Order: sequence, then C-alpha cells, then structure tokens
Amino acid sequence: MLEELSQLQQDGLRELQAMAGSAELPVWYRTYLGRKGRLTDVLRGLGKLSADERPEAGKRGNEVKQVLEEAFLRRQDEIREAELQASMHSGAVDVTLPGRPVAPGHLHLSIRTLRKIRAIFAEMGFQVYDSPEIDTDENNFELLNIPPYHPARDMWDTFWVNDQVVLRTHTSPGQIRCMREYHPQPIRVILPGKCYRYEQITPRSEHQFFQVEGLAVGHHIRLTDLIGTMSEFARKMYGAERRMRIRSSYFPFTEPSIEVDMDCILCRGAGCRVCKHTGWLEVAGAGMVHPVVLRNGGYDAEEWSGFAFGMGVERPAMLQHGIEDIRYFYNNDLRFLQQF
Ligand code: FA5
Repeated sequence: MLEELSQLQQDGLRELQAMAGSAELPVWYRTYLGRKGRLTDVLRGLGKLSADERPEAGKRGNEVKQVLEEAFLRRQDEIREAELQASMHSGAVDVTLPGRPVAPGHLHLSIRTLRKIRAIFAEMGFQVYDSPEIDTDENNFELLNIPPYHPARDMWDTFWVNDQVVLRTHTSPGQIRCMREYHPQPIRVILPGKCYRYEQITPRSEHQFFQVEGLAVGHHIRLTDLIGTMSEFARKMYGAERRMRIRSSYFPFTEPSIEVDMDCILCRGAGCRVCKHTGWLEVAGAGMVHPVVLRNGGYDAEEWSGFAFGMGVERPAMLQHGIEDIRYFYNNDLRFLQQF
C-alpha cells in the first residue's frame, strides 16, 4: 500500500504540473481527492492490512492527501493568474497609439442666431425670461385676449396636449407669466424659445421654430419707444444702413398693432427675389400691450403701459444666409449644418 500511495502522489503531482488550463482542475480533483477518487480507493484497502502495517499506511495516506491538496491549491492559483495575464494581454490596448479624433461640434444655426439677438437686446437692458414650451390654453390664448371660439385662434394652428394644455404656438404666453411674476415692477425682458404649430410644412413654414418675444412694461412707454427699439435692433443685427417701415396690423393682445419691416438686406430696397420684389422684409409683429392683457398680468392699465414684439429666428437666418428651405434646419443633415 505504501508503494501505491507513493505512486499516487507522484502521478497526481505530475498531472497537476502538466495541466493546460483551469477547466481541467475539477477533473483532476475528482480523480485524485474526490469521494470516488484514487486516494479513497487505495485507503479502502486499509482494513485488509495487518494491525502492524495499518498505522504507518494510515499516516502515509494522510500525508499524501495533504501534499496533493496543497499542491492543488498552489497550481490552481498559478493557472488562474496565468490565464488572467493572457486574457489581459490578448485584449490589450496600446495606450501609446494616437486616439481617434472626435469631430468638434458647433452651435446650430438657430441657436447662433438666437444668441446674437440676445446679445443685442442685452446691450439695450433686456433680460432673458424663460417660459415653458408646454403651456395652458389660458396663457397661450385666453389671457392674451383670445377667448375660446375667437376667430383670431385661426391665426395659430395648434397642437393640443389636452383640452387645457397646448404646445405653445408663440412665445407670447410668456408675457403673462412674466407680468404675473414681476408686477407691480417695471419689466424689460426678451423671451426666446421654441414654438409649435400644426401647420403644413413648406419651404417657409415648419411645425417647430424659434421666436424671440420682447416685453417692456413701465410708466409712459410709447409706440415711439417700440419703434426706436426695433430700429436699433435691426441696425445692429442687419447693418447700420438699414431703414425701417411700420405698417398697421392686428394682434388681439396689442393695441395698436404693427408690423415692422426693414429694407431688403440683399437688394437694399430695389426689389429682388428674396423680398418678392417689394424692397422690404418683415422683422417682427409688435404693438402696445393691450389694456386687457396688462390687467391680466396684474398691472393697472391706467397707470402702466408697455410694448411687445415677436419675431421669428429661422426666417431671418434664411434671409441672411441665402437658405431657400426652412426644412433644412431640423432634418439633421450634417452637410447643411456644418456650413454654418
Ligand atoms: C406671433 O406669433 C405673435 N405672437 C407676435 C407678436 C408678439 C405680435 C408680441 C405682437 C406682440 P406671427 O404668427 O406673425 O406672430 O409669428 C411671428 C414670427 O414667427 C413670424 O414673423 C415668423 O418669422 C415666425 N413664424 C411663424 N410661423 C412660423 C412657421 N410656421 N415657421 C417658421 N417661422 C414661423
């Protein structure tokens, strides 16, 4: 039996050493040290030995078991470490290689135009007031003097969220929010942001577009203040030589209402395709804040007056850059976006 045990130890150690991968570890363990393994098998013969031989054989059996168990644990660590190293090596990254260049992004043309508009009004003392894109029917229409079933609602084709909530069709509902927050203090703000209309998409009309609203409320504010502000803006935005034209118009929330035009930046008023041969381009819809709207905002219309204006962002950018179709702005074609 002693010989058998020595042979078993030798075989076990040799096979452990020759082992190629961790998948063989449990197989080896079962073969040598498992309940039905070779060691158990040999030791089963102890009972057949004489009483003199038995103690030595039993002692030797324990030694072999201990040697094999320790050798197994050592080899298991060795094999696992080697496999870890190998896997790290095969998936290794050469950190000295130059990285793949990340194309630098830049601001979207709408945002750049918006920022320019903001900077010009900031110089004139206008702060930015942020107002949500999803608003109530009350703010978008009713408090702006457009009650339900008023025919003026036809001017704004609307995306409804439910009976009371809309995607704002213009930035004007921000006027109400701002007045209600600031009354009874004077106000001078612009309200830039996205608007949505359930409109037929054409080269000039998108269903999403930016507007910049302006609102000034104070004592003794007059139409001439509005015209002065608009002409200062147009000159800073489109060139010092710009001329202005005022036409009367209609918005339910301003009285009187006007359209502000400037002479065409391309033909300087001579008439061309861009200005449809009129010599003039539209800058903004505007007017004096209607007394009903002032009151809805919390101001005493006898004491306070104000002006408001609203302008698009994409259409002026189209004019400036000779872009023929507004749809390019939002269909995410990098060939278009990268030009600006
Ligand atoms: C208004 O939305 C008014 N709230 C403006 C206003 C504010 C008047 C304050 C008086 C006082 P209008 O519907 O005309 O007005 O839109 C203003 C500008 O938004 C237009 O001149 C145009 O530049 C832009 N715009 C309107 N609809 C679209 C559209 N579908 N696609 C792109 N731009 C649009």
